Amino acid sequence: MSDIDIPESHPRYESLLTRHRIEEGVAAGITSQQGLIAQGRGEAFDYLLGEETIPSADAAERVAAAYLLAADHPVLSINGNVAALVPGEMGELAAATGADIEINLFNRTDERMETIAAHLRDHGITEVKGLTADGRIPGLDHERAKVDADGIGDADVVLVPLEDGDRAEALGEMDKIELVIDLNPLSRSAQSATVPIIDNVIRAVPNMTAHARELQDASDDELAEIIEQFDADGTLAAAEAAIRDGDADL
Ligand code: PTJ
Repeated sequence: MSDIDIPESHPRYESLLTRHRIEEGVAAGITSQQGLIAQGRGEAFDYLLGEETIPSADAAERVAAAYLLAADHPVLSINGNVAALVPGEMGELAAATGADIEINLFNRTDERMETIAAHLRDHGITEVKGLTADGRIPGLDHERAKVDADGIGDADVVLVPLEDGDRAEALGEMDKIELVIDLNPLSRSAQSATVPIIDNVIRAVPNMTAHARELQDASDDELAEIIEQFDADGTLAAAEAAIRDGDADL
């Protein structure tokens, strides 16, 4: 995907680049039109957070990396926004943690599934799950519920970035450990997550990879200790306070 010519000195460089990637994603049939609205909502929260990874988010990203490394079968779920914004970065996170990658769409069509799978392959992801759709998430209507039985269906830990609340809750009810990346600490997805990561996916995913690499040689006991010390409610409260205090340096 080509990037537009935005001078890096522009004060909103990252934000404009992100917008453009989403726009191109829509044009390519990767991102849904609703994805544009989701992006706008995310941008507003990111603006209030100072467009940076706050310390509580960095800590959550480390814990999420520990969960992925400790998992029996970790899966990274990819939707149309994630595919447009961080395709290569998701591949790197999968490689660093031994996770599978599965496309799981809210607005699912065969054409979008194939377009996104081809886009991920272009970014070096050789094995893409989600196309078989021989498993179901209970409690959701037909299209949104489709998963691969040997992918999300079988996973013990799932990373779900930018998820809609219903599906995040339904995945949680399947007793899966859910790692959620969402800029809105009040969203149902973030609130129902085992590990809520209140950060922009474009910063969160590479940072999780960096943490995973740093923890590569950690023992099971060390990973368990990192996981055990995590406080999800405290993480949500810290992000909400950062947003409400409005001391973002913009
Ligand atoms: O590609 P599909 O068909 O699976 O559809 C995906 C979307 C994103 C359209 C769908 O899941 C949806 O409608 O999501 P929502 O309900 O709009 O929720 C998206 C959440 O992600 C919101 O809470 C946003 O604040 C948040 N968000 C948006 N952009 C980012 C983000 N969080 C992190 N990083 C972002 N870049």
